[in-house]
Amino acid sequence: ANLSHLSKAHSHGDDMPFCPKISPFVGGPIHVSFPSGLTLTEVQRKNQLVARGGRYRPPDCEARHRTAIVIPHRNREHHLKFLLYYLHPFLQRQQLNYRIYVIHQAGNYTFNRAKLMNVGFREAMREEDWDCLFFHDVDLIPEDDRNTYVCDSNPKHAAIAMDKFGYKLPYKMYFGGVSALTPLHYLKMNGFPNNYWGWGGEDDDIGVRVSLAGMYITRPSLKVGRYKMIKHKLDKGNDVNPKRFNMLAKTRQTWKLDGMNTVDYEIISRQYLPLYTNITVNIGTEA
Ligand code: UDH
Repeated sequence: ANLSHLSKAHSHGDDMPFCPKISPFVGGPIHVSFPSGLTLTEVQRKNQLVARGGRYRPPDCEARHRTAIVIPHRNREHHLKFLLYYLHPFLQRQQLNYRIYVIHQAGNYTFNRAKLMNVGFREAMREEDWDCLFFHDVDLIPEDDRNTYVCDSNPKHAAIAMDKFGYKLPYKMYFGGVSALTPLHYLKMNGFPNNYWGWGGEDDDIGVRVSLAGMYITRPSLKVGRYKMIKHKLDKGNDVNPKRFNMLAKTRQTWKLDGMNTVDYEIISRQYLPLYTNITVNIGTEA
């Protein structure tokens, strides 16, 4: 029997050369602004090469990296539109094989960013053998092409220079906004915590998990790891979590007991939209 279609399913065109180590399309700084008239239809029109589900492969060469972008989301369609507008062309200039996953928390219960990331990890890995996952806030736009969306030998904190913090790291252990881990890194630290409901603390917990699991945080340079944040107020349903400091003090005792090994949820729908895969999930409520 002719089984050639099986390998084709994995790598389109076995005859294609690998993409160059450094993409010829990568420039430097990107000018980021938020045009008020932009519509999602317009973003779609500009991204004709993106396949259903927000999937892309370089047309002329075999990508060296397979990256899944995981975006925790609720009620931020306006931000998502701008992120897609900038992120698709950015990832394409880097010649990546990638897909964008939006993990949408169902219902009105308190938001839980870290648990949504655990859902995103499991659901993305179920679909494809990604070699890197970017955990990406919806309101952060990268401002330099050289901030490559590939993983390092250790967990990488990519959003190190945000405009809202004066383009500096706010504190040494900061691990929020955008981070990149391989599946191995992610499982080694038992993923992210599931029990941080509301705003704050979970990103620091994740940073502590990295070191408790015997890894360390890598970072791009301040010049390259620049991001613009779309301005907003604290969301409804995401009040500041008053327990975050107490919980953080116990990460050493809790990280092996809570994380990827305990995450439970119910998928409500999976939609392969033109620019992203939307996974709507019921993640339950606080115990
Ligand atoms: N998110 C949502 N919906 C929500 C809450 C959070 O999609 O209702 C996601 C989104 O991807 C966001 C991320 O979770 O980027 C982090 O949440 P956040 O943007 O609220 O957190 P951040 O620390 O901003 O970036 C806090 C803004 C508070 C402004 C207070 C003014 N001083």
